[in-house]
Amino acid sequence: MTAVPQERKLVTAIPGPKSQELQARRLDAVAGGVGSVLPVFTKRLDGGILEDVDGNRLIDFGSGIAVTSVGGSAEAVVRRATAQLADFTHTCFMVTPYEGYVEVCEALAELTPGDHAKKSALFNSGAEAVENAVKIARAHTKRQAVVVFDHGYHGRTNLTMALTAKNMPYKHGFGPFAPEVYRVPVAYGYRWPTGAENCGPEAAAQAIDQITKQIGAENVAAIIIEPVLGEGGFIEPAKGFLPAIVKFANDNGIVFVADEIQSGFCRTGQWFACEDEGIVPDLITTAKGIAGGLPLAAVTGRAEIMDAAHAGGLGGTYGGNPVACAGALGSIETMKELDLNAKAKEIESVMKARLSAMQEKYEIIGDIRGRGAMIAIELVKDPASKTPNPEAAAALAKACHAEGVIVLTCGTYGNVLRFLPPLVIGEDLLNEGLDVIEAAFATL
Ligand code: PLZ
Repeated sequence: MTAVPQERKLVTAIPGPKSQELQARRLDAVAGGVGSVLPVFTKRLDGGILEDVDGNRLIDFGSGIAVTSVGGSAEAVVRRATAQLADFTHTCFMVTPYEGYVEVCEALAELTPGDHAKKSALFNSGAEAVENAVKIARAHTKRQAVVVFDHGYHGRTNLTMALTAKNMPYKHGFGPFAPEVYRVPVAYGYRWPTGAENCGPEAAAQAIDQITKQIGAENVAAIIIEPVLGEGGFIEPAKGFLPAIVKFANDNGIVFVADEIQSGFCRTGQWFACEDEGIVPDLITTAKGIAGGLPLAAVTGRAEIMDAAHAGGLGGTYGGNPVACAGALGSIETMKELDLNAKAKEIESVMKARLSAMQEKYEIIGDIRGRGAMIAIELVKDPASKTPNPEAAAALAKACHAEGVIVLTCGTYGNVLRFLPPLVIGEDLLNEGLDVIEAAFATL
């Protein structure tokens, strides 16, 4: 394994000539519906640096959308996955099992909130995990309705498109969508009409009122929420909202599902973001950061709920692939060894201090939010109107890309610039990336 030097270095324009050549081939061969934020073709990824095919080295503030938290070629992930590859690539756990799958489920039982008996089932993608959480909750409750929230994101399959709030680009033209999905308000403090202080309890009351009046609590199988809403704009539900929703779910025999696919595995400075308000979900969905870049996802939860599906009712050819499980064990090993929860908190304090200083100078930064290494700024035309400013988000992202810093946008209004650096990024690179962001504001 060759370590990528941890320094930003631009030797061509971004994207460089070799990337442009590959992009031309890609446009002929790859379906147009599959986009790329930045058409820079990757050669190597390690620590906080992505090296492209032209020899440019870019600072990574994206982690492949919150996946490579331990870096893109973490030693323990590579070592364990390579050893597993040499032994066997696949048996199908439903045909003949193997230890890695069991070990990952044991780790999930240990790491997820709550000291009740827990079981897990493994899948390939986040969307697949969310779909299976719904299957399990329906089997357990013998009810059908599923409640999700404004600004929520849960995937691109048919059921998860229905669970996802935003039309463009996720749903447009792809209906009809799965039935028995209901959307209710979320506590979006920055945009709550009566102010952030009142938002938590007021939004919870509205959500609960809609559930009881429009669906009937006794018809609801599951309430699914991201403890920090990711694609929707890194919205942290205002204080008090999540506990009120959890209590309502508990009181009414509804399965409370925390979708921690983006926020989980040290990303927010906790193993899981719901720990910050002491929430113990009935089921928790994980993916992304779990396996250091290998495709793996899980549903973990109360043993009696997880066992509600009949034998043979859950599965899939590749779910819990042995190489992906080895990657997960390597990723978890790295998280523990390097105390990446503490690292995420350090990243938060550096980022928030720097971004707050920028906010003093640039009033289009309406809000700074997020936790750990899941930080975002919401851009507005001016702080009084709070009119979303997606043009600024796009222009800033473009300017950062040109200077060799990979940043992503998100948000229902497309006006949020989000930062998801690998948790192993060095503090120098972190600050250098923030310098580039600051310079982009200055030229805007
Ligand atoms: N739940 C909370 O964040 C994936 C999607 C990017 P999959 N988020 C990134 C895109 O445009 O497709 C996500 C998530 C939460 C579910 C998912 C879905 O996970 O592994 O992409 O299926």
